[in-house]
Amino acid sequence: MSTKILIIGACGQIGTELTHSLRKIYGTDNVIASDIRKLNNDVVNSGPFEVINALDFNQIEHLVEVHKIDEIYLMAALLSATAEKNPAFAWDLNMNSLFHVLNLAKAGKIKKLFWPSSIAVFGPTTPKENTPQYTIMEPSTVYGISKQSGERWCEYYHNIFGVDVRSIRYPGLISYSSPPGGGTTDYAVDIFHKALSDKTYECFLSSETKMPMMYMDDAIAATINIMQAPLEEIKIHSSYNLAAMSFTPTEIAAEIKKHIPEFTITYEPDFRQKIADSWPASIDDHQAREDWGWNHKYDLETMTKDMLENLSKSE
Ligand code: VAH
Repeated sequence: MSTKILIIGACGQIGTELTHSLRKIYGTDNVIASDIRKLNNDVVNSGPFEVINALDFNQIEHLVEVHKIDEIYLMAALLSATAEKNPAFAWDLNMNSLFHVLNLAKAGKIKKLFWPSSIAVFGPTTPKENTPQYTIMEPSTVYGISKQSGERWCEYYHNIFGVDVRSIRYPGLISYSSPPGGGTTDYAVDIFHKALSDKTYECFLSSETKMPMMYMDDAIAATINIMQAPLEEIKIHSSYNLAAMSFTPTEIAAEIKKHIPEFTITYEPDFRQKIADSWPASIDDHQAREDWGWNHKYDLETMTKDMLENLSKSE
């Protein structure tokens, strides 16, 4: 029997690419995409799609029963910058959607669950360079607090109820297939669009703000890798540190200039600077590499080349 998968939040930055990648592996009809609205035509029109509210337990439970779902990837959340503007809804969406799917797993209605965490679980008191898997975690954003709490609940449901939940602390993610969203790291997406359209970019962070980043192809590979790994390889059921590269706005601008010599960047830090300053500059992810064979492929140079090539086709 083929594995049946439900992706909640399939129209988001990760969800769009995750949907296509999972459909290539498991078959289009075995991967049900869902979101609060039909927000991405490509996802909606490329296979089974359902409109559901991630906060409605009965809607999720009904889909699981109708489609005989084995695994859920819960990708719906409010990201850091957006969450700061709407803390109550961010907490509600990020936490209660997780409880719904954890409880479905606890009841034996699904076999396996993926839930995305983030380097946002770390805060200003966390060691900034090569941030370890286990360290001080005092997140100072609503998003980070929700992700830290979510990690604790994932580990609790695994330890107490035997739920097979797996999670990754994503760094900033960069892709060409969805527009920049409400993330603080999304300057690193917008800069490519503006470099091609305007040949200049006004960055909302200061020039030397170094943050951990990853190309979406690597993030999708890691997500599928951790879900396909034998359970005995998954030693951490809160969430795994994951890393690929770290760079500053100055460094990504210089890499873009190698392809677009006339490109210029200016800096106008806004409220997102404080968020970025609270996060690590680089991450130690050796546990993921040891436990389930994680290994990144893209660095700043190869990501920049791939981003500009793909965006140039669509801009
Ligand atoms: C954000 N892209 O900026 C997300 C990410 C590490 C940051 O979780 O909110």
